[in-house]
Amino acid sequence: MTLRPILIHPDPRLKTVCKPVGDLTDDIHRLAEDMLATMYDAPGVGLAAPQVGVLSRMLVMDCVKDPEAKPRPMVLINPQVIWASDDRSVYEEGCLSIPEQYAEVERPAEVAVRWTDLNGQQQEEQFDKLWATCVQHEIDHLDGKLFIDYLKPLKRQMITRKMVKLKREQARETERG
Ligand code: K2U
Ligand code: ZN
Repeated sequence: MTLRPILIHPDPRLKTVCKPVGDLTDDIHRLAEDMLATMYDAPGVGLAAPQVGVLSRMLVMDCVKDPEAKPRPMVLINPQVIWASDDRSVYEEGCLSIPEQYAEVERPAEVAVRWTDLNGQQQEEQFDKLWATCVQHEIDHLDGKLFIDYLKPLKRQMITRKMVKLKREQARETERG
């Protein structure tokens, strides 16, 4: 497997509506493996394909946070939210594509999601707590939506300006070698 570089906002690929995954080719299996490795390495509890520059509808997540518990790596292909609770929950979200920035986002507390797994089997599951927040955050990525899009314009612009500065500094470092 290969760790893939994570795109940093602002980047047009992070604002793109991704295309459904077709055949489950070797490339798709390799991408899923690389995305899980990249997620664990970050570390994060979720990662969407556009974050590693692949504009396809696939995400990975593992919201098991207890280091003693058994991890639960999940690969969701062409995921769809088929039900969302009226109850909503607020979570302080972050994003691997918007490093070191956190803000409260309100979302449905529970969602039911339907997807295809790596074996081509259709799956359906109801998520709550961090799993619910994460899967909604990742599906937003597949629709070119970032958690900062839920914030007030001033706050969003402040975060975007910080990321532009960060990318400029990173580019300078790369040039300096
Ligand atoms: O999509 C991503 O950038 C991965 C996020 C997913 C996520 C964001 C907010 C809330 C839940 C999941 C990374 O996991 S960011 C790191 C992180 C880790 C634990 C809890 C919140 C954020
Ligand atoms: Zn994110």
